[in-house]
Amino acid sequence: MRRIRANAIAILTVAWILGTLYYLWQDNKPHTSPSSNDPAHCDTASPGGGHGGQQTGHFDEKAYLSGKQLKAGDDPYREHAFNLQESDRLGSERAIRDTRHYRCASVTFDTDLPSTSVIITFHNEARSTLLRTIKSVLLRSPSSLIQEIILVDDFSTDPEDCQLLTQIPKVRCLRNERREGLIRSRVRGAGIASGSILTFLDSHCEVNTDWLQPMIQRVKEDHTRVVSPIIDVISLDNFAYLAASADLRGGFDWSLHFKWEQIPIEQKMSRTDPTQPIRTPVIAGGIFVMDKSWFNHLGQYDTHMDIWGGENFELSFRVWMCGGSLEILPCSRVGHVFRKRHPYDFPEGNALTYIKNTRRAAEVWMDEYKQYYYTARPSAQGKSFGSISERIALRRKLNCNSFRWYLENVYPELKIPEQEAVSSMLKQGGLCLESHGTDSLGLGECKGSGAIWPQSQKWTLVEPLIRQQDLCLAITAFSAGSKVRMEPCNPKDGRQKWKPKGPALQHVVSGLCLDSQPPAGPPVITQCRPQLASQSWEPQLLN
Ligand code: LR7
Ligand code: MN
Repeated sequence: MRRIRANAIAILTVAWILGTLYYLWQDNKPHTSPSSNDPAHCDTASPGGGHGGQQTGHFDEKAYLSGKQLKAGDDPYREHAFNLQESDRLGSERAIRDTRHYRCASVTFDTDLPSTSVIITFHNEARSTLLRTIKSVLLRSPSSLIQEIILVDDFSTDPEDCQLLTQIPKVRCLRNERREGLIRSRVRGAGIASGSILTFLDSHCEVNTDWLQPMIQRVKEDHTRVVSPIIDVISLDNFAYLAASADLRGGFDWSLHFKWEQIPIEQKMSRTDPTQPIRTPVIAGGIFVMDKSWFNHLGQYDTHMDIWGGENFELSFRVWMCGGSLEILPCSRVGHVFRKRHPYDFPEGNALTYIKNTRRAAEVWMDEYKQYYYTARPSAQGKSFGSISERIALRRKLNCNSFRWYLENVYPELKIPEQEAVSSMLKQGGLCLESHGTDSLGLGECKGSGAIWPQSQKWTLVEPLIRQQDLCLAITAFSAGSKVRMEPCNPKDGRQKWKPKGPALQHVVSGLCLDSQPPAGPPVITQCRPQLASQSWEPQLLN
């Protein structure tokens, strides 16, 4: 009997696993019903795949590439940190796999989408990757959406890398007189853009089927959105085009190091439609679409940042904190050659440049949280980062939210590092705040001396909690005059959140301050008034 039941369970389990696998396979399968011959439903993006395809003129690709050819015996990785031989061999118009979820193919867009200026800055990019970036844009975008392609040659060794490409329709070329870095180069490109929407791309990308419409649609609906595609991977060895995960968003750690991370589980569970946008705390930085007036209104970029790095944090914080939003659109896919090292030099050195740029972002946007940046990146302290007064003025003018707001509303998953617990007395005049478990909070004569203090008067401040063993200071209601008492600690409970405000202790949510009317009145919360003796809680550190 038992054997039969065990067998039945085993059979049911196998059937369930097979059923799940079949379901998943169905869900990822490209849409190829026999009646559908629509190329948009095919799983390969032909050179002119999707609803795109436009004249690329009669550009002599062979002549352009032969101007710079790898010599026999040369290391194909040396100059660009990817396999140049493989890139050159591929040609500029190869077909790549359409990596979108199949449901993306049936999403529709407005017929009157505005056109965009595509801005590509580069410094000594390989000719074959640069050309493939441009060609893929022209071939896989509806012609009416491409206003122009603006190349900003950031003082590459050979001016012809850029100049020759202007033979291709719509392509314009700007050349810097000296090396500026990608940040100032992009601002320069945006400055001559004639489209109302800006699209930024790295110089070694390959856009995929119908990549542009979803992004322009979102920005057209709401000009404060700044949107990115899912960034697929082009192998630096063999240039294979590989699909990236569709469950990732941009994140960072306190050293301001960018990383891809899983979408939080609650958001993942509530995503019933795989074509929906993904909110992201930061963008990778190289590939995004933004309304031009919004870009200008928000202060473009911090043009005192040099060469490479950090500008994506500065832009991301600014967009979120000053009234916009950032999202990744899963129905838009763009491939990018990810490399393991920078193939170009940094005039001031790589590390110093990254520190200068991220320090500027931290100093202008991170408020009191910049301390965690400095703790995570101690070498940043004392390094010069120039004047930030213009950016501070910009932040004030735009009336932006605080970094605390950003953390609470946009990136609550970023853990605030454990602070060192500090034990102290909370002394008011000659009296000390004391408690004997719940329901007995009050002021009493200070009973300790030196390092020896009774537990009842010893408080540990670990923001936002003020604790004594497992109990924490909590308000009983959010209005002025409400009593304060001890409760089991719960850092998520808004009633237990405090922060120091000068000598006072402010309850974070109500904004009111801990008060005790002399002599030894019950602890309550009242309107904060600096200098009020009854609100002054001199901490006396014990360790
Ligand atoms: O001095 C320079 N001048 C330039 O014009 C240095 C670079 N550049 C150009 C360069 O040729 C390239 O087209 O700027 C572009 C970006 O430089 P990469 O490709 O060396 O940067 P990356 O791909 O390693 O870096 C990512 O982070 C950067 C931070 O400053 C930029 O925001 C890049 O645009 C960004 N790339 C992407 O987001 C693509 C996805 C990669 C990821 C994650
Ligand atoms: Mn890149």
